[in-house]
Amino acid sequence: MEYFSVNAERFLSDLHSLRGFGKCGNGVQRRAFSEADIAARDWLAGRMSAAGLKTQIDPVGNVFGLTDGASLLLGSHSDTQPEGGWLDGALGVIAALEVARASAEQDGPPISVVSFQDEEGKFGALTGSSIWSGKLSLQEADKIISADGARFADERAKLGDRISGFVEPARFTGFLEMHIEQGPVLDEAQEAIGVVTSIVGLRQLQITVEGQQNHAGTTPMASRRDAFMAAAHFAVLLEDRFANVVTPRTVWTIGHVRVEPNAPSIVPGRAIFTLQWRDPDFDRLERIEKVIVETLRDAATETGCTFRSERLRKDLVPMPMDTRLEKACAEAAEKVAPGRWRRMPSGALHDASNVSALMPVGMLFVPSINGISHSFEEDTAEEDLVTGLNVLAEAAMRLSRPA
Ligand code: HGY
Ligand code: MN
Ligand code: MN
Repeated sequence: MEYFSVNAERFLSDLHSLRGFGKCGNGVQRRAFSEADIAARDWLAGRMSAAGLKTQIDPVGNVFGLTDGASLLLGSHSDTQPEGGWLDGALGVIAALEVARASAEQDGPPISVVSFQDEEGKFGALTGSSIWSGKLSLQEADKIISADGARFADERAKLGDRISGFVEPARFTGFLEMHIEQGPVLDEAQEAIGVVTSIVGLRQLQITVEGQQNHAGTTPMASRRDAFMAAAHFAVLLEDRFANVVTPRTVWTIGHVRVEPNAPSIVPGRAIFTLQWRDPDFDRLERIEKVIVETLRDAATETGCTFRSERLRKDLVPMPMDTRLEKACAEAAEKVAPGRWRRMPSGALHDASNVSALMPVGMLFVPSINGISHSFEEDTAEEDLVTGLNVLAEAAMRLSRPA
């Protein structure tokens, strides 16, 4: 039977249960491989098997709930940022579980579920789906050290004997991910659904500035080589240099900064920071990188400090969604929320970027209240969560029909 109906109460109850793993005020702290993350994955595996799905946890912690034979894959990620919202990733995983469960109960189309590991990049970017999609080898990943000094190999070893092999991607006919928008567009427009057209590309460098550690009282300003001030000088130079290469869709962030030795009476000898930039256009990502390299060179000349950069993350190229899946999402949105939806690009990264290397992918957004995400304040109206669930189910049904 093609048609089935989802159970909104059960969906919301599971969503709040998942929120309980690492709950911190209104948000969650469920970093990849943390106790809360692994406990949440065990709980998810339990809910997937209760739904009649065969569960499989792969060597890096991606949790799959599988039907027999070929199936459409729905899902997202259940790890979070260090200070995460309760819906980022979790919404897509629980919505996928409810759609798969309702379909199985009502003899609907075969639907499998996944929660990817470390989408939030403790070890880089979209780590679990990067490994599953073959973009990052397990050997390479095992050597990655996180900003807080953890080794990927040691972290994934915490999964113990839960794990089995990698799931074969060829068993899936496509991948649909529902996610919160994490931006202001739908909320401001009072719309219920975003049908994603493309996902931005991203690049990230870690930049180390070496100056001269010295006494904060006796070192004259003119003879200092202050690594933090040099880094700040670079950041200001960059703002000017970017003026004629970026557009309103380009974003760049210096989000992680370390100053050494980080003491009030010592002129910092070293500053280490991340510089991440995103844009929907590949050529512009390239042009931005050229400006960054030139600005690093000029900042070194002007400050007398050395600037060394290393690529922290595998480049993620801008990724268009599959037209057939996008069309199914658009038709589903029009049926469930007529006139209250739009096609839109994604400024946030998603596992769908990686999965698109393996199969056709599509994405749906629901609004984020005040556009806030990657914050404990992240939230979405319950009515919008349920509308998203119904659109995801409707899109899955449409995709189960022969193309
Ligand atoms: O950074 C991102 O865009 C994603 O939310 N991890
Ligand atoms: Mn996410
Ligand atoms: Mn996120």
